[in-house]
Formats: sequence, structure tokens, C-alpha cells
Amino acid sequence: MANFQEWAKSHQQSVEEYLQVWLSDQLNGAPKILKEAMLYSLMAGGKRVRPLLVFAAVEALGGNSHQALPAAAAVECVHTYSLIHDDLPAMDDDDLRRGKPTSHKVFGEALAILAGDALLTLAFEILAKDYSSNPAPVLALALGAGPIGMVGGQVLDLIADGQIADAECDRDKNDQLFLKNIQTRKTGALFLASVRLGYEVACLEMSQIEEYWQNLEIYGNSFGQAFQITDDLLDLHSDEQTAGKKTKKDAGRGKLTYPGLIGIEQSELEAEKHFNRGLKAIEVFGEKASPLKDLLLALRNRKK
Ligand code: GRG
Repeated sequence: MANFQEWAKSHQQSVEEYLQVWLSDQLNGAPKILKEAMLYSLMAGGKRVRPLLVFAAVEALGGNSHQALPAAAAVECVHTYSLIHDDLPAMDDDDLRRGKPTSHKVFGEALAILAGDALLTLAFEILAKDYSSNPAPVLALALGAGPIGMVGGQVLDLIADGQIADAECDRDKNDQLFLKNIQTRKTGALFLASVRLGYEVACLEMSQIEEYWQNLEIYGNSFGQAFQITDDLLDLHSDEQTAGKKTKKDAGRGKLTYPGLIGIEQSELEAEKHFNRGLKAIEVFGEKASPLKDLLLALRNRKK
């Protein structure tokens, strides 16, 4: 694990440096306050899980991790935008994110919306510039972030708790299937896109790796499901510690979660099923899959 921590730290640092340089060197003419708002959220202490998945997938395939840096930075831009928008009064209405005031609390709602918009756009600018010979990374990120991916999942989530009305037709009658659909899109799609970005970057320089996508896809999907169930279980624990502080979403019809639907013990078993499935899927990569494996193990041991 010591090696994994060093591996993770060096890749986290390279993503942060890359984004710092982009924002200071490449966005000449962009309003200073906009860049400040973008950087505030980008550098607010995220774990960089999605970028690490990009690097880990490239390495599992024997690719060059330096090539993966723009893709890793791009997916973090999309993730950061989604958190800024999710925290807005119109959505979850949160005052704090990672223990710091949310973007709209610091910069006001209008600039927070626009900083999110700018980060989403920047992600595609980075991909288009750095992988100009091939649109596959752009497509991978667009599918994960867009209407059939994260944004679609967010809409279903807001339908689930009653914030988006008159859309009952999109709600599955079976709560567990509906929850799986929400999570696969809202959280899972960007994790899967991260793995896909790693695969696409590796494809730029290697041939005959198509057969490995199936294994990476199982891993990416399992990672997403395990991540969300773990997040819900940790939320329960932190709710107990904060005497159940309610967000706007919790105050609705009741948040749809695995622990809420099937109980804590069954949720833990469900998460375990996904961990094992993910680990099995990457056996084919042997030693090269160490970072993918360690990321899944770190998620399994996650305490906060
Ligand atoms: C607003 C379009 C739009 C989408 C929002 C991702 C998302 C969709 C909302 C976030 C809500 C939330 C807290 C979901 C739980 C899972 C999750 C994505 C947690 C945050 O991801 P981490 O733990 O965050 O990777 P850090 O802080 O490490 O970057």
C-alpha cells in the first residue's frame, strides 16, 4: 500500500499542476474572478479518484501514463462542475463541500453556475486540443457526463425525491431498480468514463487491446456501484454524528439509498459483491493491474 500511496500522490500532484498551468497560461482574456472561482473548487481538496482511475486503466493496458494526463485533468473538471452545480440552492442547497464554503456561498449563485459551465467546457477544450487526432476521448467523456450519463442520473435523482415534478413516467415502479438506474448514471457513469478514457488513451498508442475493454467495463461498473453504496453507508454514519443535519434533498420525499431500501447489512453484502466482481475482472492484467486493484481496496477501506 505504501507504493500505492506514492503512486496516487504523484498522479494527484501532476493533475493539480496541469490544471494550475492551464488556468494561468491558457485562459488569457477570461475574467479573473471566473478563473478564481474555477480554481477555488478545483483545488478544494478532492481525492482525484476519477483521474487516478484514468491513469490506472492506462497502466493496466501497458500504456504511457504521461499521455493520460490531459484526460485525467478533463474528467476532474467535469466532476468539479457537477459538485458546484449539485450544491446550488436549486439542487442540494449545501453550504459546505469538503469542509469549505460551497462555490455559491463564496462567489454568489450566478458566478457559481458560470464557473461550473466553464469547467465543463474546459474539459472538452483540453481533450480536443490534446487528443486532436482522435475524437474517442471526447465521446467517452460526453457519454459519461451527459443526458444518458451523469446529468440524466441527476434528473432521475431529483425526480426520486420530488424536486422535479410531473415526471412520474420516468420513475420505475420497482424502487431497487430505479435506485440502480439513478446510481449507474449519476455517479457510475463518470467512473466508467474515467476507465474508458484510460482505455481510449492507451488505444492511441497500442493496437489489439479491444478484447480488454469488457474487463475494464465490468471493473468500472463495479467500482461505481461499490462507490455509491459505500458513500451511502458513510453518510448514514456521519448523519448519526451530526444528529441528522438535513440537506434540501433529504428534506424531500426521503432520499432513495441502498441502506434505506435493503438495510445496512444487505448493503454491505451488495458492496462486497461489487468489490469482488471488480477484482476478478482485472485479474487478466496481472501485476499491471496493481493500481486498479489498490484503488478498489482503498475504496473498500474508506472511512470518510
Ligand atoms: C449537477 C449535473 C449535476 C450532477 C451532479 C455527482 C453528482 C451529480 C452529485 C454529487 C452528489 C453526491 C455527493 C453524490 C455521492 C457520490 C459522489 C459523487 C461523491 C463525491 O465524489 P468524491 O468523493 O468527491 O470523489 P471528492 O470531494 O473527493 O472530489
